[in-house]
Amino acid sequence: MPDHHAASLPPPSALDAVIIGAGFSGLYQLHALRDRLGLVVQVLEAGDGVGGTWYWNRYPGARCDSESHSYCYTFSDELMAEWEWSERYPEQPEIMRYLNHVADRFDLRRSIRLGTRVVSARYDVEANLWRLRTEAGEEIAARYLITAVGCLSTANVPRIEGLGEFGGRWVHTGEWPHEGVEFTGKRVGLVGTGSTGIQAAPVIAQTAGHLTVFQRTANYSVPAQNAPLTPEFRQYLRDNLDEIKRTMRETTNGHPFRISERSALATTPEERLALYEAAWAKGGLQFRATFKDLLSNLEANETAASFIKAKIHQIVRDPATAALLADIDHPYAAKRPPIDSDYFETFNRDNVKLVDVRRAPIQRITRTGIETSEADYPLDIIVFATGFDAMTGPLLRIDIRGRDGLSLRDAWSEGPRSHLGLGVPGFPNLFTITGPGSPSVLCNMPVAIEQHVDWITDCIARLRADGLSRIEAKPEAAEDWVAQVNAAAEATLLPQAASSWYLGANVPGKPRVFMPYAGGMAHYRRICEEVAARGYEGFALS
Ligand code: NA7
Repeated sequence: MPDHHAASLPPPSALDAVIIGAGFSGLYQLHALRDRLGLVVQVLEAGDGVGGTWYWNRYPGARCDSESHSYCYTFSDELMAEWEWSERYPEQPEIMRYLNHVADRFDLRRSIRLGTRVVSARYDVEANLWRLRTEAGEEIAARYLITAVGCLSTANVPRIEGLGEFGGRWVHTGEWPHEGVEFTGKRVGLVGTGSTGIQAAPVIAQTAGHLTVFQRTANYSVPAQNAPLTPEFRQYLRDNLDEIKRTMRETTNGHPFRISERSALATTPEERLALYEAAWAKGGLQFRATFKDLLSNLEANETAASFIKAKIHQIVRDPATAALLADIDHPYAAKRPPIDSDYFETFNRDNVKLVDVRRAPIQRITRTGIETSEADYPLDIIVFATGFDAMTGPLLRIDIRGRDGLSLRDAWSEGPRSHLGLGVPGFPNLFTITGPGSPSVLCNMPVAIEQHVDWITDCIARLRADGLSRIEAKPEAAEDWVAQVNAAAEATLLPQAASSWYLGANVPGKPRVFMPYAGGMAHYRRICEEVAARGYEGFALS
């Protein structure tokens, strides 16, 4: 890989656009602006490689929960035709190979500066430029600032007393050491049972001497049923590419499957059980699509919840451990529903123990391990699978200042306010790819990303064609959009999970606001198209 650190940054005002981040969104945004519109574009990326979230999340078992044939770009039929995934769900190294292939295939690397963390971005009203500063003190300026910083890229390391004194080693899954972590024979503590902890536990347990899983909130999980892709499935993909793409565009969550039109409550218990059994055997996020009302009706949801709880009791041999794992306090899929490979089965191993840190919370970390209000757990390694300061975290760790020095942190002190999750009042020419207020994490991410990139690209093309150079979300449009985001969430069961990161509830002090747009990707896409068709309604252009 050529060294991109050494190249100096372009001079101020030479750039049309600067993009922060070289993950899925930054790579495609670069291609769209540079190669379709012919703009001068620079990507700045903190990591030493492309890949974004997947560059950092290298923990054991790291795998995408979207199916591989849908967890990819669709903008190029050639790219789709030439790339072959090996398994139903892509593992982290394979996603990295894919994104590196994309970077090479579209000759993107020459416009990407790696190892370059942006610390601040200030809008200069006179020059109508964004002025950015990097950690190394370099400066760069551009007309348009596009954040492609990801939704789950700021690690949430819990502030637990004594962490600094721990004599062993601790790691966060979202900042995993590139050289890996050796678990063989070690006493490992895993804190967190979200999607990440649920993926990591079975893999760590295979080599660790002993694994203790510290569970604060029990979680539903459905088997991923991962497997190598068969020649027949590959043929199906080749034969049905257009139909698969259409489904991904037309469905609520951007996945290549449709949500059933049946209600769980209009089905007999026998039929329902048979459908849940079939969905369990098929596996994956599709379980959520078994009935149309699982996310809108608590009684319907309860049928799925009790099915999964019964499965936990069937799988886990020790009744006390099973009861703890099935003691789930929220509706199914109100928090992001994990899918797994042998998570519950892992608790049948002799070297794995589950500890309830809701009843007996972690008090402190000592030199030798974790101390709860009930017991000491001696450990060599602590793995924090404690998630992220999601959605707003990656934006707010950059000191972004708009008109009159207004900081984004202040503008969003009571929660994110944007028009469509794309533009923020007071921050002209700033576009936030998959920003809070857009479907983002409620959607298969590449689908949400491509829709945003295409919208932003069309918008900039239109501005240029019309001889305009400034676009800014209007405050009243953002107010209205925030109300729509809240209403969309309230129409679902999603806000009912008290500890959900969708609500910011996992980070102490963070405003409790439901951040993603829950009205569905297909509906959102239409709204964005209408806004553009009406001359970017809700945005001031000049
Ligand atoms: P999540 O889903 O935010 O899960 C984090 C887990 O860590 C969750 O079980 C938390 O319990 C737990 N946690 C967080 N802080 C603590 C402390 N201080 N003590 C004990 N337990 C704690 O993050 P993931 O990385 O698993 O997944 C993020 C997304 O990535 C996922 O949803 C997919 O979209 C991909 P809590 O529930 O807060 O009680």
